[in-house]
Amino acid sequence: MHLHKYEKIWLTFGLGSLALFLVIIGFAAFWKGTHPMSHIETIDPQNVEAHESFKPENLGLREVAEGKYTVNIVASAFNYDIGTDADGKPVKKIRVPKGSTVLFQITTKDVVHGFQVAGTNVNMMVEPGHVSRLETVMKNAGEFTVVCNEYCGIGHHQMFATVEVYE
Ligand SMILES: [Cu+2]
Repeated sequence: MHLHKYEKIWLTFGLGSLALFLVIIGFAAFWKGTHPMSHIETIDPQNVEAHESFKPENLGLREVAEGKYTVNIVASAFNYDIGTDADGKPVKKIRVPKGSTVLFQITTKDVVHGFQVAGTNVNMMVEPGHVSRLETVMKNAGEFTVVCNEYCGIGHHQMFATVEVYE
């Protein structure tokens, strides 16, 4: 079989870029720890309170072991429900010490939302009927803004919260 010069160039380019992208995916997954969110667990979006993690009293930050935390969140248009504080006011800020391991568990009651903690590797799509989970180590101190990065309607820009990592 005879291959034209330009055909050879394009074949090399095509196969080369395929190999390059596979290396990038492998680097992101195994070195940087980027993974898709859990799609294993399903939930009834009409009745998220039936799930142990998403009962109103179980929402928000909880220390489950020394330096290990769980945050349960219910997203809905246009709010992240992270529970209430001692005064009954909605929690908008989560505070964890630097170096702690935090498991984010989040679901939605209505449409698709995003859950991105800007400046960290936490970036999940939150789909109705599914529980999205991601565990990460908070390596850097600072204030990180949580944003919804899936357009969810007219009040989309009002969906935010804060994660503060203190020294
Ligand atoms: Cu949104």
